[in-house]
Amino acid sequence: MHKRVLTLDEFIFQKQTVARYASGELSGLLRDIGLASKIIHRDVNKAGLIDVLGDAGQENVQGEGVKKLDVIANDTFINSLRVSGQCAGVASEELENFIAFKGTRSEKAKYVVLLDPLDGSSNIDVNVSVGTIFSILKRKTVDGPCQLEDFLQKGVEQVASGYVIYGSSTMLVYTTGHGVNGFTLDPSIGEFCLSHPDILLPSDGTIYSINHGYRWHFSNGVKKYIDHCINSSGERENPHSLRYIGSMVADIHRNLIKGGIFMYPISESYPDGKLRLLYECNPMAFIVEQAGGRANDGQTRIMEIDPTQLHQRSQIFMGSPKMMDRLEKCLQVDYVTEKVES
Ligand code: P6P
Repeated sequence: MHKRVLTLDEFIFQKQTVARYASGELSGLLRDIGLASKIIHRDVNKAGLIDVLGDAGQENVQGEGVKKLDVIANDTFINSLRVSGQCAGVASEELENFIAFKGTRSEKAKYVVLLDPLDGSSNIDVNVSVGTIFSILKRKTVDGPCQLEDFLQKGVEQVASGYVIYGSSTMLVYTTGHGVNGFTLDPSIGEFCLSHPDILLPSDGTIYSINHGYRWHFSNGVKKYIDHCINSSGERENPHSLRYIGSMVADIHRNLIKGGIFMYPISESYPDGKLRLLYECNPMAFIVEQAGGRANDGQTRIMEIDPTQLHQRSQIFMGSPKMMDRLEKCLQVDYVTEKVES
């Protein structure tokens, strides 16, 4: 007897009926994101065949080469959100400024969306998993075109966040602050189906994710923690494994399921960290915290950082709480030294 699958739309509707004051706008927004994700799934899965590989020859606001699929993903999500009627505007990694949607419905909409439409896109040409990251905020302004202040809000203000991972299967994982649930796309019926209900991050783990190539630029505290992970491989009871895909969504998703810690520290190349606070760190931090983990920049909880710029970056450490405990102990050497010097 086949168990009845629960589709994303049905799940959202079920949750909406029990959530107090749920008026359906957020549900509509989540459905629109799910739709855009299915379109990107189609394009990512045949990237090698429809001439979307390689660089679009443009540069995004970060000065990074933009791959064609980046542009397609960005346009797809923006078009889906523009017609949604539940979204007042969008900020995207691919756009210098946010877009305020025009029109009565959009200008009355309650929410704004921040997006990394295709994170890890440098991996597309080598067929490694990539992802979409989204963060949903309730706008602070009322009526009329949304403003920059609607986007510059702390991560704790998020009403929902999530990611889509285009990997061996396409999964959408999201939270509205009541736990984390994962849905796997069944291409034969074109539906995201609940496959990972109530995801909980293992409290401890042996996987650490970091780009070792920047080791010499890391702080003494980060180096101390890396040495702890490497030395533990010599001890029988707790050997650690380095797993680093170079695609944040894929690295975090693996750690969410198996337990682990993800680190992108500051370095000479990235003195403020590489990952963007508003549409990479905050949404992933919301997911990790809702799954029982922790996310900080070494000192401050990621979701408490008060943003001042749309594309600002942050150092980030996130993962299993017991691994974060050990990391934070190692990082103390950085702050004690600072105190002595200042
Ligand atoms: P590095 C991809 O470009 C990305 O923004 C994240 O997805 C990923 O975690 C990170 O950068 C990888 O950066 O410097 O290790 O290649």
